[in-house]
Amino acid sequence: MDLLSRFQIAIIDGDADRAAAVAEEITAGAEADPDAIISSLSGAMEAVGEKYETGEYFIPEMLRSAEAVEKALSLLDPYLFERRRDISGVIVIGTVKGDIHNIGKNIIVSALRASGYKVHDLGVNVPAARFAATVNEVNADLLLLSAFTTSTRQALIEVLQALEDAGLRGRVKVVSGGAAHSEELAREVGVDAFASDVKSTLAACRELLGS
Ligand code: B12
Repeated sequence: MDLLSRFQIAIIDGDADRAAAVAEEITAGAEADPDAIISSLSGAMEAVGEKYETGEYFIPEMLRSAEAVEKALSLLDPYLFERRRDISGVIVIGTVKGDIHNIGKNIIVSALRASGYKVHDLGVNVPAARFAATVNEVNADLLLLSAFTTSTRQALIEVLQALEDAGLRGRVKVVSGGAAHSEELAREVGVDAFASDVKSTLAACRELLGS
């Protein structure tokens, strides 16, 4: 079985030690393609989500798979994204209130930092007021909102309202993304752009910053 298939199975099984061992093998090999690694990791979490939907997995199993991803990602991180220093911009990012999913967000944070952006990661379950306060404090160019469950619609609206109330909406562009989040939802709540993966996120940031 090839390395990436073994990687996926270790994640689906929620075996962090095995996922880390395969990650080490991947970094040792010359053929590690970053896009293939990320899509195999996403595919594995997709399968975990399906097992949850069909009642085969419950929260503890999802959490074990998430831990396996986190351990593997900490080893893979230096190999995943091209290091660039020619892009500049200040970005605030976080997962909105009521939502604690962070794997996808953390991948985006790594990709942005590797690209040269200064990133302030506020973590998960972030209240609207904290996003607005940090945007103001660090004079952010972009605010990236991670939203995974569909029930985060209201939380997204609250962040945009908090920016508006603080007089910041005109000076910061907002991008949203995350599993179970859609272009339609993004348009409905009024963010400036929606992105569904690393590539489209980096493209949206470059476009909005004109860089
Ligand atoms: C792992 C997981 C969990 C873990 C999270 C652990 C962690 N540390 O993150 C735990 C167990 C905690 C969890 C809890 C719950 N979960 Co959950 N979870 C998942 C699962 C299986 C994988 C998500 C993941 O990490 N994917 C891998 C990453 C790499 O992919 P990604 O997140 O899509 O990220 C990519 C893009 O979206 C994008 N991106 C991500 N973030 C951002 C941010 C920005 C700004 C941008 C631009 C782009 C971007 O780039 C990333 C890289 O390509 C998904 C299933 C799925 N198919 O996604 C369900 C899923 C998201 N969960 C779901 C649900 C329902 C829940 C719970 C409500 C379950 C419950 N009954 O309690 C709770 C919610 C808790 C809460 N308040 O948030 C549903 C959401 C359904 C919906 N439409 O609302 C899903 C879709 C599962 C399902 N099919 O039912 N979950």
